Amino acid sequence: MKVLKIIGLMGLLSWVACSTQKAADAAAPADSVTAAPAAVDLPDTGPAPSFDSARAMQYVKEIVAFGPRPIGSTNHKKVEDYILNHLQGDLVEVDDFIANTPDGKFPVKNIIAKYPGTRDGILMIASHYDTVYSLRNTSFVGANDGASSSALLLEIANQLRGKQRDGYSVWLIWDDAEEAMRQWSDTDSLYGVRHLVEKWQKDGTLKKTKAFLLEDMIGDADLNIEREQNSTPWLEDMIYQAAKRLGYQSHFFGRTIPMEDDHKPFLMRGIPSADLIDFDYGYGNVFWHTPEDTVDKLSPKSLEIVGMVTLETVRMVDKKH
Ligand code: 1BN
Ligand code: ZN
Repeated sequence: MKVLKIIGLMGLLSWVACSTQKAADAAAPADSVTAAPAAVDLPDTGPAPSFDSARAMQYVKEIVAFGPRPIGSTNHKKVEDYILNHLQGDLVEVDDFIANTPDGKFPVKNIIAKYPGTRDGILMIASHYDTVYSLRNTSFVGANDGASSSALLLEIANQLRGKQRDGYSVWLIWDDAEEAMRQWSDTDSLYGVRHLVEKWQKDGTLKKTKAFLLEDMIGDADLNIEREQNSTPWLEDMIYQAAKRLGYQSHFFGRTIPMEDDHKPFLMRGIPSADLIDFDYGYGNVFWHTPEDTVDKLSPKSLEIVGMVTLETVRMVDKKH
């Protein structure tokens, strides 16, 4: 385990790229969104959330521009560095290990950014950033599957950074090796989060974890977040309440389906968990795990809806008990 403030040599090396990014960030406030203060019934837990959807969309494009990012690849390493570069100055834990897979041993790297709060407890928000290994020699870039949610977390980091949280600590997790190498099974999938729950069970982190929110495939322009059948009912209800408060409920819970995803190992250890996923990507989900999963199918508005609902849910969990 490495816990570090990301500064020093890496910061120096990435300075040029980063300052270019910062300039782009600074130039894009027009699409910033702030929740309406008076018209909706918001909990009184500090300032209303905001989310810069244009900046989030720019992150999606930049992640996708690296190309396919299966574990073990050069592109994967570039995306690791890209995420870490955006977290400079934040409290970051890197959890890296070697995974044993049906295709051999691969380095896996989970990246966790921690934003301390005043309440004792942790709220986790996660996204995987790898793409499907078996599609490594195609043009599959997972714009929706992996890039959209990872970009969403980068923008949430921007919103949390430098602010005193009047609530639980928030941990943002870019987890790795979610995808199966050959055929999805308990042992061939979720390599990154399975490693995290083992570690966090042993060191007491899980005991302190109040909720785990997973984001997956949240960028589809035609946004329909599922009610995921295995997720914790009170947390799902809270997400729907948050969506209603913001006027976004028409994009939530039109159908209920079971999904195996990164929230499963947390659920199995008794952590209240929810999977925010839209598993209807193109008619009949035809774009899922195909080279058709590209940026043109996505919308900044969808990122904003899920980002705002996530931040609102965080405020509601802060207030619980
Ligand atoms: C979601 C996106 N998943 C993989 N990429 C999880 C999943 C697991 C989806 C099994 C379908 C079946
Ligand atoms: Zn996938």
